[in-house]
Amino acid sequence: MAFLDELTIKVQSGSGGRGCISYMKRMDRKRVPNGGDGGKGGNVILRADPQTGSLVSLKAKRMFEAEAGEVGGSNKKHGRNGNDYIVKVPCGTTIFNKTDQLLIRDLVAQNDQIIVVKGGRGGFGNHSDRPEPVGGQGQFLELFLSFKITADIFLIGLPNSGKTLFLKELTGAGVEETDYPFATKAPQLGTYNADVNDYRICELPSIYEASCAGRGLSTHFLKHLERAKLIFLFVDTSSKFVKDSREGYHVLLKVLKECDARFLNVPRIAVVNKIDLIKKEDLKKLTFPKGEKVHFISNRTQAGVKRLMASACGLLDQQYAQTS
Ligand SMILES: Nc1nc2c(ncn2[C@@H]2O[C@H](COP(=O)(O)OP(=O)(O)OP(=O)(O)O)[C@@H](O)[C@H]2O)c(=O)[nH]1
Ligand SMILES: [Mg+2]
Repeated sequence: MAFLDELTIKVQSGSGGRGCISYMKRMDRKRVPNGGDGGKGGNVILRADPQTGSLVSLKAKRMFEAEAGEVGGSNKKHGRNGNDYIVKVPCGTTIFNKTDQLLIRDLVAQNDQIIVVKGGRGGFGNHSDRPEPVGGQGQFLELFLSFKITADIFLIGLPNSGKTLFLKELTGAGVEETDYPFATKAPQLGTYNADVNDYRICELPSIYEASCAGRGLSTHFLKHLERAKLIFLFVDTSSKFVKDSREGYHVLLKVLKECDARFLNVPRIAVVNKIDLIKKEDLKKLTFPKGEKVHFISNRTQAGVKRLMASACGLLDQQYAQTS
């Protein structure tokens, strides 16, 4: 499915409807003002919607206008208020004013919302003490939206290391592994149903040594790690991109660091995949820095996968317990 994580949109709220100037003639022939007020203009609201996967659904439209209020009528008839326009954005969208680059709001939780432009007030009809028939103007704003995925586990790794197959096996997500590298071009998500909780897992496009030199799309997507609770660093035992899994692991750390050193503070597990393709004695020779959490797995035989996920869920549950 198409994916978009940055977009500029324009929003325009509705103007207030005109107040009415009208009179009724009484029996004594005296004219009494009875013009009703105009309706209020609609607001444009941005709302975080869990069903919206990325900003791609907003791309075709880009201009979002709320309704104007209707004019007031005689007999003190109040004009109808303009409807609000609700723009659904994915949970994890940050809204900036495009003109001054200032942050407006971060919409993270489901149904978080903000009125980005307010509708104009309705004009006053002449039944009131202060007739002012012209309604308030609607407001216009250009917004820059930046979406960062919220997921529990992010899979980042070398090309062809088995991230997509891992995601598919674990979550049943409708994704397909391929026997060539860099097939995953955009983030892919799935939900892992563990015994007690559900965890969202997100695969990011592969990275490799040259990623930092601006080759490939992948470093653009690393910004999504800002909301990561746990990172799996995926390497495999038969990579053409590095000498061995240990070197692969260092390459991944280097790319992460060069992209944003703060990503090194996110809890992580090194995952060495495709152990079905390597002899046990060669596997034992692979040493990793002390203190680093390392799991050896095979998507093919499912060896080590349960143990890895038990350890991951333990780390995540600890984090949730600390924040609740
Ligand atoms: N033998 C073996 N092959 C595996 C294993 N896991 C994945 N593969 C194969 O490795 C190839 C790459 O798998 P993917 O899941 O597409 O790898 P990826 O990391 O998502 O790759 P890109 O996103 O395309 O860079 C596919 O042909 C898989 O069938 C494993 O544990 N053992
Ligand atoms: Mg993939």
